[in-house]
Amino acid sequence: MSRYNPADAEPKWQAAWEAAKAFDADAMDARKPGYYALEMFPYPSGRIHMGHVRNYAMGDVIARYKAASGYRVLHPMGWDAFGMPAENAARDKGVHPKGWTYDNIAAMRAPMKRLGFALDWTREFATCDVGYYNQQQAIFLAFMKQGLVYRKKSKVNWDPVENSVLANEQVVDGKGWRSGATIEQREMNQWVFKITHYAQELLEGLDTLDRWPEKVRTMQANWIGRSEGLNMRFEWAETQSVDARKTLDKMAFDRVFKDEDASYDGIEIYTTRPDTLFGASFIALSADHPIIKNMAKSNSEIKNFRIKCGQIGTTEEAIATAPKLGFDTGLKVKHPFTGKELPVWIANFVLMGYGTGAIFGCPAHDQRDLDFSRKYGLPVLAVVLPEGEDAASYDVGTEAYTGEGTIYNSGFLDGLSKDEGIKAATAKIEEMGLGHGTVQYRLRDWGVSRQRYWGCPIPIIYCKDCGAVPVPEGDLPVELPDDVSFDKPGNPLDHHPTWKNVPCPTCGKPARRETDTLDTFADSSWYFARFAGGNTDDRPFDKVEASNWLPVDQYIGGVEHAVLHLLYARFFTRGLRDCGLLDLPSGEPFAGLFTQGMVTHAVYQDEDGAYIEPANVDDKDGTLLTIDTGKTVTKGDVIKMSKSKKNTIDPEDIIADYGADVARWFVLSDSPPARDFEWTESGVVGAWRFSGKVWTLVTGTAFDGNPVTPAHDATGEALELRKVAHKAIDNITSGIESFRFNTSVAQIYELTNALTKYKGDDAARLEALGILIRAIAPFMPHLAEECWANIGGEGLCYHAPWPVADLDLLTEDTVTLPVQVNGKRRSEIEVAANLDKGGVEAAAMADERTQKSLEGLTIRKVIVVPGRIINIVAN
Ligand code: ANZ
Ligand code: ZN
Repeated sequence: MSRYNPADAEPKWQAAWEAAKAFDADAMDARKPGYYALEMFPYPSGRIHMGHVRNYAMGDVIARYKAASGYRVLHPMGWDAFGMPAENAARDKGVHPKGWTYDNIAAMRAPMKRLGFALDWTREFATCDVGYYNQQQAIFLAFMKQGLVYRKKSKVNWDPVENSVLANEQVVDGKGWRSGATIEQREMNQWVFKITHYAQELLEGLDTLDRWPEKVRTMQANWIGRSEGLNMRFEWAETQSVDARKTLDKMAFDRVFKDEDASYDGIEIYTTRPDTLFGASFIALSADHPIIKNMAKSNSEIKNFRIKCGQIGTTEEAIATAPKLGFDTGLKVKHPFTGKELPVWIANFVLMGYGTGAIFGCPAHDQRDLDFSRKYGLPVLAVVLPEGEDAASYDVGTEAYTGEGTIYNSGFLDGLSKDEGIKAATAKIEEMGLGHGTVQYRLRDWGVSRQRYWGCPIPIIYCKDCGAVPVPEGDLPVELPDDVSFDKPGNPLDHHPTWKNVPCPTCGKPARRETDTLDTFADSSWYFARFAGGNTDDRPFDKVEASNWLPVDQYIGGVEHAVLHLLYARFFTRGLRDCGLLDLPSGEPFAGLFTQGMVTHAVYQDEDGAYIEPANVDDKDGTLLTIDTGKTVTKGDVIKMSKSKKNTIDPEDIIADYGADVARWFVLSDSPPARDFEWTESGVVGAWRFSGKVWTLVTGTAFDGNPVTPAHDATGEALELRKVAHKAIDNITSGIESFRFNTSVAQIYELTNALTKYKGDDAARLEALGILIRAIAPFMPHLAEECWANIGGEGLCYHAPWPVADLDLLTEDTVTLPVQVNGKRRSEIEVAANLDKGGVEAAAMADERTQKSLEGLTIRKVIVVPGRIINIVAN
């Protein structure tokens, strides 16, 4: 028997697949139904890591399984190639971002190919290819015509390390998602995608995504954050202090004569709890509210207070956790129902970007308002009484009550429930002409301007006379210049001596290019459509082709993209649809989504606390020592593989030592795909042994026959083997269909064991081996091909049909029979299907629930209807 040598076999079969154009969707039988399998495409960092291997191995199981099941499978691969690291490399190492990126792509493509994924490489592209970003610029212009792009001066999240703007989604706990730097606020002009145009549709669409994880749908729904409430005006009180009166008069003047955007009629607030209006004790405005900005011009205390608020950061998390800060403006408004005067404060927890940037504070029923009121000595009046509390003695203490209850202390609202109160108060405010019910979304438009070189240039030209002029389509692409330098901080495109100087497309006068590039999340928002619709150079993709393939049937990637990429892509497909570029009525790009867990590994440290690579650790009978210096090593937590903790395993080493199949098999074998997976040395050795076991089984005997032919006349042991094999098909298939690959693997082990024990060298064995080989093919495709050839399988195993379970062999050997006592069903028993009448009767009598229902009765007769029922007559 020959040894299986992956180093020979794997390249051989990869060449055979390529020669057969096995994964080229265009070469497949067009009559078959299509299936689009896609994994989130990688960033070309330069090396593949174990997370890639696991992610793409999962997608490959699906792609190969679907191909075997009769589908024409599209399974493409490309590169999400724009982004900061290329510029960092340019700055730190003096290499050009373009060269760095394409070198990295080459360095990653090779091991990806060595892993033998069933990928359609004919469709490969990188988002930094001019052909791709040219079409992205065309999409930008199409979106602009469609009203989905606009320019806006707004407060932005400024990342001082990246020297660039970040979207809200890219700020995590007040820090840049990549740099980790504390984010500052700045006012800048930027281009914005109008994602809020689809807020409601994006929210409703989530309900149709029944093959998405619940968790991701919930995160998106929360991100979109729909809330129903009331926009209402508090009018100025008649009595104001002298100062306040001056302020109001000045604002009125500015508004009329300077066209300033400062409200004068009163203060417009947004609330979701109009039922608590009688509990209002103050009004709070955002420090960025137009009224406050206006007041700051002539009031240095307010000016200073605004600066203090600005230091907290712009993110909601930062604002929610910061200590409450307030400033009493001296202005007063009057309560719409009671006429009582309420003071107007500035509060650091009120955001300008949400609602109207102003609230009424009801401390008894909102925690922020309560903390604020306790700090500044504002009154607290409860107006919602929790059930079981006594109105005379109820006190909120330090915890605001936000639940249901009965409204009290509230005039015409007294006695109503919370919901009734909301309705009644809203109706009253509307009747008074002070406001109207509205819907608010937390979702903000997507600011896409980045002060970066290595991105897609925004196709706009600024002219003094004509303003922001779109680059005419015929002048696309706006190509990135190659001759840029990275020796100054900021944007190299801006520093370039000539690139930005162009004539205005409209009037021909000297004008200036936009030097900002698009957020790279735009690049990954439509790549799946480009894969499907081909690398066309006159339009973003072929509309018919892309519309036929989309939506992606199964998308696989990290849950960290739950609100970034996965929301942007859903926006883009809607935009493309409404621009007439894509025929996708639902607007949904991904019908099925699976989010895989991470690959983890134990962390090793030496006595000095230095991290030690696993490859440098030797286990000497339980004592861990470094291989190079013999230092003692301790094993720490098992955490996500990361370079900083040195707990990584290089996939290329594993491929070199064990072959691609073993790496693929191991990363899928141990834990459910949704969970984290721990890489261990013993695990990979186990996977390697298993592959050897399969090979031994196949080569152990000579066969004559076709491995897809059922061994119909098998009896005895052979029949038992057939039952095991067909049961395995059933479970392996459902394991793959439901993303429980580890259970499929367990079934494959079971079938392998049954085959190892089986002595016969007959048709049943050949059939079971044929099943085993086809079942391992999505996991260990090279080994499967080698085995398939060995047992006389026809053509490529890749093209062999997925085994179908024979239902007759799956029928259970036991039956469940109901037990009736005096015509009433009292219990049921499970017995062997071929048990005789006496045995069935005995089993019924031994059944606990049957015995219970017979207590105190005398049995008169027992009727057993074989395979149907047991009837007991007793009195
Ligand atoms: C009065 C009130 C009383 C409120 C009460 C809550 C409880 P969601 O559900 O997120 O829409 N709010 C409104 N605009 C705000 C802003 N720009 N910054 C900070 N807070 C703001 O939350 C709506 C509630 O958040 C609103 O309802 C308002 O406080 C506050 F017992 O109004 B509420
Ligand atoms: Zn012009």
